[in-house]
Amino acid sequence: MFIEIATEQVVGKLWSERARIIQFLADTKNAITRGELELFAFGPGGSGKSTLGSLISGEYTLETLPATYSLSLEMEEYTVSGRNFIALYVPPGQEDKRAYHWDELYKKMASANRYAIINFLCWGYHSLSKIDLADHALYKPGMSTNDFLSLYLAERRTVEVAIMRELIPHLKSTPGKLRLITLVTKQDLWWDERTQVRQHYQNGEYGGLIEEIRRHKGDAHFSHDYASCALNLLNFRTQDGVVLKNTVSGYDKNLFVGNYNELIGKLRGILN
Ligand SMILES: Nc1nc2c(ncn2[C@@H]2O[C@H](COP(=O)(O)OP(=O)(O)OP(=O)(O)O)[C@@H](O)[C@H]2O)c(=O)[nH]1
Ligand SMILES: [Mg+2]
Repeated sequence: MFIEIATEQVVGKLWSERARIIQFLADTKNAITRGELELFAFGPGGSGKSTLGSLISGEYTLETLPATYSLSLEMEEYTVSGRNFIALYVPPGQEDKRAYHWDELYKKMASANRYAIINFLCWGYHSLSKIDLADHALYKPGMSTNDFLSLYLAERRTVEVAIMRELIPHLKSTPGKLRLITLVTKQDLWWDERTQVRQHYQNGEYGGLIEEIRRHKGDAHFSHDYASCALNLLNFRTQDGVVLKNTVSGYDKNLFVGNYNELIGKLRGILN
């Protein structure tokens, strides 16, 4: 799911292999331009869908990402025109926006020729940067931030599985070969719990749902891989600035770059 050790040396090697990454992205761009491939993103609000879109499309790099969260209201399409190189459909994930936009995606998926799907998860750290702590439904006066965070994360992890359940019938009925990547973002916020995170997604209810798709579609028509990375390095805070979790000390730049490259490698594996 992720690489646990990334030394300067490993990162240097990745850097020297960047020509292969560039070639892969160029091939992907060509496939999309010719209408031979489409890439779809699913997942809860604030899990990193738009961030990955803007990284893949070249709008930002890992160095220039803004810290602010701009909630997606409309479906974003990172087109292949101009400097952008990938068509990535990114619907907003917030509950009230989901039904309408996701229906659009289901329709696109049903008619897609060759496509891949990235399902976003993040160990419950769905962005809270548009709500004050005291306004959150789970917050009770006098509650400690730790108690709130525990409740919040548990509830959000349930939502992550619920979203996958919602997706299942659509994923089962997709045409042809389903290429799926489960991407667990926000490593910087949960790196100290990584053993538990891996266990949770691979061996828990979520992993069971992946197996359900596999049984339904058959190995010949289904490929799936787990990937994980950080797409930004940001403390987890509410709109009114209450820090609920700091980025984990020990999660360094090498792990950040190394795991991001892993993700690109896995995309390459699933798309080739
Ligand atoms: N700490 C940390 N923050 C991240 C990471 N990935 C994304 N974020 C931040 O999380 C917030 C939400 O990210 P978005 O990419 O806007 O999330 P989204 O899934 O598009 O959200 P919706 O459009 O509401 O569905 C932004 O502030 C990002 O910078 C990560 O790996 N670590
Ligand atoms: Mg978004």
